[in-house]
Amino acid sequence: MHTIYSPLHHQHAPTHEFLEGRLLPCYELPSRAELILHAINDAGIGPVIPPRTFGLDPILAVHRPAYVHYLAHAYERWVAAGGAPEGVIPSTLPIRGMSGFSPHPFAEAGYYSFDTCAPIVAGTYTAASASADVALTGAALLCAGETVVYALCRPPGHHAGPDYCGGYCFFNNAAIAANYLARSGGNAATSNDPQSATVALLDIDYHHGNGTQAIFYERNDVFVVSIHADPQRDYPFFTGFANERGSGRGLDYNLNLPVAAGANDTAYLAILDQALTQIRAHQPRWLVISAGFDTFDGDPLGDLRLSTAAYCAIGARIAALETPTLIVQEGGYAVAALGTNVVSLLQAFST
Ligand code: SP5
Ligand code: ZN
Repeated sequence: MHTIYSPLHHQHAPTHEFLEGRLLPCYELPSRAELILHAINDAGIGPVIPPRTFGLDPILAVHRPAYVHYLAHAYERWVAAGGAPEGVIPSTLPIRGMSGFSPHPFAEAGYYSFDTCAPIVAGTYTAASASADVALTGAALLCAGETVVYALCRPPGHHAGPDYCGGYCFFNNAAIAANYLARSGGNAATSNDPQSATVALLDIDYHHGNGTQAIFYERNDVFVVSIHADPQRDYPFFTGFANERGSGRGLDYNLNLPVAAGANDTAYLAILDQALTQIRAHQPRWLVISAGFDTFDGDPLGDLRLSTAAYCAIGARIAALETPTLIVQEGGYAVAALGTNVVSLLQAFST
């Protein structure tokens, strides 16, 4: 199995985030990607290759131009306006009815973010662009005939929406790759089937993939399924409920499967099986996995109880779909186990 990796992720290394009233050292660290890389090399999973450069077009097919422009210039504008050199973290976020416009860099920071957990530093745009290229390179390899590819993306992407960052995410790598695959030609296996979709995107990160949901909410060519902590008890709180099913032609092309606190391997795999049954019914040509490992027992941001072996079981069930699959790295903050857990998932595809 090919792994795609870019050292440019190091360019994104903020020191702290603002979470639940505390200024905390970042959970989402460069060491995460390095630990995963070393585990993959040690396990002999297969070649690790650099990404190709795809330019802005496939990013602009998912993200608004004004947002992309903002990300490219946010840090320099923030610092010039007197913002902390540690990074862009908004203090004023527009909510209901606050629709006025200010060009001030502090206003922009709030307009283009939905939380205070995605600090922008000088190298964030470079790293996020490279992370999108990592996912796109994986998608292109699937188009060239590979059956499974791992995109070691960092920063992660699934919280980033059409025009906002949040939750450590800036460009939605999985959505950019899924859109690329959806537009790559191949129709669903039975395009006259009303329930078919060209791409299925399955998000197994602990947190709801709110950005991915927003990007595809009105589309019927990408079936989005997210398994995540019930938003009644955890971030991102305002999205991820089971009654969010898509709208317009996208109705029933979005499926949220909230999970109760404390779920173990058995409970989780039963929910995964529901997701995979729905995906199978859509007969997708391509499968994209937003692979987070913050479902692991002991993850500092989660309350699920998955074991390392669960990721191997998850991988085996996904592999049984026999659909070309792009695995895109998202979260996972129990760093001591992160490399092992990623290898556990990937090895299920190698047998
Ligand atoms: C990609 C990804 O996994 N992003 C996650 C962003 C989560 N940010 C908010 C986390 C809230 C954590 N609350 C529980 C803290 C327990 N000490
Ligand atoms: Zn997560």
